[in-house]
Amino acid sequence: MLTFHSEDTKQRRPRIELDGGRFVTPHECPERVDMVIDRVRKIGLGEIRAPRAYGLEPILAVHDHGYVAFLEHAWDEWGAAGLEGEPIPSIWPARRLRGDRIPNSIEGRIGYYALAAETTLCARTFAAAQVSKDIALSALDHVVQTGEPAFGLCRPPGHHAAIDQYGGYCFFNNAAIAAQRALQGGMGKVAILDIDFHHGNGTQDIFYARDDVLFLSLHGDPRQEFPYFLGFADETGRGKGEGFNVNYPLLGGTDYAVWANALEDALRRVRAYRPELLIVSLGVDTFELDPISSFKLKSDDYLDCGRRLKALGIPTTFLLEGGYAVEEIGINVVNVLTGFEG
Ligand code: SP5
Ligand code: ZN
Repeated sequence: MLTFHSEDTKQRRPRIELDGGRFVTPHECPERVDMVIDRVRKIGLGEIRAPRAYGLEPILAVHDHGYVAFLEHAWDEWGAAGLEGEPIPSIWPARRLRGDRIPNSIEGRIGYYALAAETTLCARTFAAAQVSKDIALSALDHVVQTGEPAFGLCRPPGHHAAIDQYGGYCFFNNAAIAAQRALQGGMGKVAILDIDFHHGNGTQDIFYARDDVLFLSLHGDPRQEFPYFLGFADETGRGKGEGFNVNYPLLGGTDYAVWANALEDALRRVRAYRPELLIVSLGVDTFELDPISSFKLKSDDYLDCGRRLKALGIPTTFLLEGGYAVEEIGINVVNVLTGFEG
């Protein structure tokens, strides 16, 4: 299987993450990419290619224009305002405040466009997020052109990024941007299967009222886990999109037997939908040793997961999302891909 990779994703190097009332070294770190690409090389998964540049247009096909412009300039504006350190939102348009006014102040706009506080902005975030999207689109194009699978080693991840919000370590929704391009290229139906530990709130948001993208997500129950305010089983789509959004909230402690049951139900629904393309939002923060998650998957389980995905027989693009057990992230991600290769 081809891997699309660029060292430029490592340009985003945040120094702090707010976690449990403390500043910690960010879980979503550049070393994640090194561990995955080392493993791809070590086991000889296949050729490693650089992405091509697609510019902003495919981003603007799913994200709000003002949001993209905000991200492009936020770091410089923060510095120009004489502020030091990495921007963290300090206020949001929460319930009982107005959400229909965009402040002029950079501090206010950070609150307007952020959905969580753990994700700081820092120098080169916009550049890295663009490269991440280029990796996703390069992998997508390869799959569309050849029918062969491909893996996009995306970083930063994308599935928490909504139409006009960043957070959960995500800025541009790589899976959504790829799905939209596939549809604009002439495909009729695309399925996105999100197996990251966290609910793919951003992807759900983008396609919630549409029937040309089936979105399915297996994740920690939002009563207990980030992003807390979306990802419940009763979110099934709106209008034309009714029935095309499927959530599988699972309790903390979920092991592979339980998780694979939910996966099989999701795969049945994918089959019934008959998509021309499958995009897998591939997070391995379901791993038993993940530092911020609570499922109990083991490294060998990812091989079996890959085999089950392969059994669908649908052209498949894998895009990296989360996974923070850095020592094992390469093994776990590449196990899904080798399981798929058979
Ligand atoms: C792409 C992705 O996986 N994003 C995840 C973002 C999760 N951010 C908030 C995590 C809060 C975890 N708190 C756990 C406390 C243990 N130190
Ligand atoms: Zn995650």
